[in-house]
Amino acid sequence: PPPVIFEDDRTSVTTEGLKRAFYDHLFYTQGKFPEIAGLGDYYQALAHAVRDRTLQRWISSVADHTATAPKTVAYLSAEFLMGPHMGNNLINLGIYDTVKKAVQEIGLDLNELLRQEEEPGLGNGGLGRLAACFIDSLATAEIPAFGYGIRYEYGIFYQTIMDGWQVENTDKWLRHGNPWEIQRAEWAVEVKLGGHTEQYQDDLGRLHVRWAPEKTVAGVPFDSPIVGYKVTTTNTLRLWRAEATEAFDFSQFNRGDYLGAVDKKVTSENLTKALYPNDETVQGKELRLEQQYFFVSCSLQDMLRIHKARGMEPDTFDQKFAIQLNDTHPAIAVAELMRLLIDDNMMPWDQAWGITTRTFSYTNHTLLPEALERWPLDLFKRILPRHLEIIYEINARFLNDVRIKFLGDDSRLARLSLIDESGERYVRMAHLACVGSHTINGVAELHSELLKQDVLKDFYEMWPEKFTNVTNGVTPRRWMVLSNPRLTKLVSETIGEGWITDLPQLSKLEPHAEDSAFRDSWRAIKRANKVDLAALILRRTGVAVSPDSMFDVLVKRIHEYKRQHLAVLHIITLYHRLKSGRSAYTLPRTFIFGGKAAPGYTMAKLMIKLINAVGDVVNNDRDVHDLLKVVFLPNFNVTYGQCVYPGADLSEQISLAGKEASGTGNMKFAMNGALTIGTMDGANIEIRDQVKAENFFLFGHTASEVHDIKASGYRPRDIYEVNAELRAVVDLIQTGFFSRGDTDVFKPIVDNLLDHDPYLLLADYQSYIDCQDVVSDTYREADTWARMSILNSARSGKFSSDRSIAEYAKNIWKVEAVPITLKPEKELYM
Ligand code: NTF
Repeated sequence: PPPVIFEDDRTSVTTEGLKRAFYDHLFYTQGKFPEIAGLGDYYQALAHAVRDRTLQRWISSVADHTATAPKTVAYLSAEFLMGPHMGNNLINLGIYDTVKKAVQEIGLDLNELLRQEEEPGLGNGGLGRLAACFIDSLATAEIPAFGYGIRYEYGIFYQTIMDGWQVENTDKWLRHGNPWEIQRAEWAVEVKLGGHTEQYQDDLGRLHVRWAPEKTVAGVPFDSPIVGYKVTTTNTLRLWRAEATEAFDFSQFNRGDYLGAVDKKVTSENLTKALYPNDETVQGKELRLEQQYFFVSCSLQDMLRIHKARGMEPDTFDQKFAIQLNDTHPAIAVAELMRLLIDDNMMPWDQAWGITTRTFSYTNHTLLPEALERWPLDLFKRILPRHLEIIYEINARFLNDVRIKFLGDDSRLARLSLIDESGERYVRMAHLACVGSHTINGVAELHSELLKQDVLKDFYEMWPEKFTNVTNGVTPRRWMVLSNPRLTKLVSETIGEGWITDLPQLSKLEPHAEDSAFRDSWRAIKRANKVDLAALILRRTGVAVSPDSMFDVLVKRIHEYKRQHLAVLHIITLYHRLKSGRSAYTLPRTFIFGGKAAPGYTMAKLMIKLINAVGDVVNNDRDVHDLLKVVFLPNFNVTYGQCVYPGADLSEQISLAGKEASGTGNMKFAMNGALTIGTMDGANIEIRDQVKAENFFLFGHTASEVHDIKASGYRPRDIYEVNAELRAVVDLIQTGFFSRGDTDVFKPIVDNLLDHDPYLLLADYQSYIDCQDVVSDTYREADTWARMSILNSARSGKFSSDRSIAEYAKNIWKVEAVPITLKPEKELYM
């Protein structure tokens, strides 16, 4: 008989049950008692108590999925920027308030405990955070799904600012252990690397290929539960860690080479040591290719294992798995699935290719040429000799199809080839992804259009039917319910709770924009959120900012195309106007910046220095009477985002039109009632469509104007010569005003702007400044601003990741919801 278990030990969600569970874990998991326990222990105790409460749902989901084998989504992503798990789990389990009360009765503060969690920063920016929002929405939609990725030991670096410069520190997020994961050593797989291939004949005389690797590493899965919002469905985020297949080389040890004996272990484990901190650029490093192949191979082997365990043959794989490639980072999966089917499962090429192309779909996330991944051919061959052979074969068949469709068009063949042979030879990963996928999507309408006209034009002409758009979204559970409880309460009291899983219901708020009492509550909430944000800023920067000033916020990775330095030109413009007595009254503004620069991106690091240098001067100049404050919040991450978006008045989305694929921060701001100043770029366009032009501050050239300006020979210096205010602003930087007379430090920025300006800051300058003046005038009319703020939030329903996921599920993956019934623990034990 199964063991007798006490039903509610690990499932009870009453205050008393939760308190018991807390003390139980403090004692049995942490091995502590209150007199010697610290906050870290209390966090761990609570985390384990909460994790326990995910398990009945998690196991019920796995049990159901195992029994009924529904079609399952596998979201393959080199990055999952999850942010802290605990708060989100409390929300999705529906136990936030009870746990808060239980913790209070114990004499602790839930917020303080939540702050103890080291956030898993396993991503760079928007791409990794999108993956996190998507797995939340998948679980909430009750769609069977896995997130597959890499368990980096060090996530995105921890940023500090010293003397205005960015300094990178390692992110030791695992130092206190990770209560949200379960290691599954029994499902470890082996991954081959290097070596050579050889042909052999089987008993029937058929030819096959065998890969004799130079080395193998083990991939060990670590699973975390992804709880859907108030549903039973709990999916799995499965992240792979690399380990040595043999931890210890006894022969070396016996020869006296003690350190050499553990050498292999060290090199194998290096594979998943650290996340590459580049956003929108590729680093053609061998280890990076190994990381990509490693997690892709682990994940595909895992899916095939599950498929077989569910009693099915590989020939039905595409009916049971829909695999999404999150950018080209996992694109090697196309060749790897072919290899697994052909070499390991002895499947004929054509059948394997049919399965592969019915399984994969590919999301492109950027138009920037420097972000397009390609691998030098010899490096690729050294690490993945068998995959190169397979890619050659895919390419030969593909180019044959091209030849037939476009007879005599040789330059087209060269452009489309999976191998770039224009100079040094490269494997083009985006091409592999396009050929191996049934559907290719961009992440906002403009971006998807530009893909067809530009970066993937030849593929579009080859297969127009493969192309589609799915505009990004963000999860309202983390980005409203968890991060903005005050607003959540007001909204739910006003229109009910349906909006949390059906965000378009926010439109029911629209009529309340005309209700002055509602507007007052709305503004009071923004004010309270700004007080919280001001406290965070004071704690992290030492600068006191006033919640009565407008909070003007620009948070995102630092990149020239995102144009943080355009915002700096605006700040200097205001400063210069005040100093020269040219504006009688300036609206008090606090400029809040945050974001990391890739460690090797000199210009981006200089942009951070410029922001801080301007801040130093402006913040300490009595002449400006505290009208202007400039702060750089160090180490912007998910945790800080949860405080920043709710406290923003103005959202800066000022990328050069045609460069930002979508943006997702723009959506978080709008939902939380910030107004946007932005260009016609990425999802800004769709946000403006939704909230209506009169509630959006638009400036700058459009993507097609940008194209024309560049085509007709852009000369930024001409603009500088004729615009006196701009000239004064640039000259202040140039003459060392913000650098104690040092005219060298910012020279690269100034020279670049005057002589090249590839992101058209000077061309958009005047339009931006004029638009900012309108922003200030509007903000002065508090009532108008409040109305606009309410309408922005009320009309942001489209930007829920639930909508994005519903589109992927219906149009691309062809998967459906599988409601799960919660099974009693006893039943699951048997
Ligand atoms: C980013 N791409 C884009 O730059 C953002 O505009 C977009 O919102 C996110 O993806 C999510 O789709 C990348 O980070 C990358 F890696 F593709 F360059």
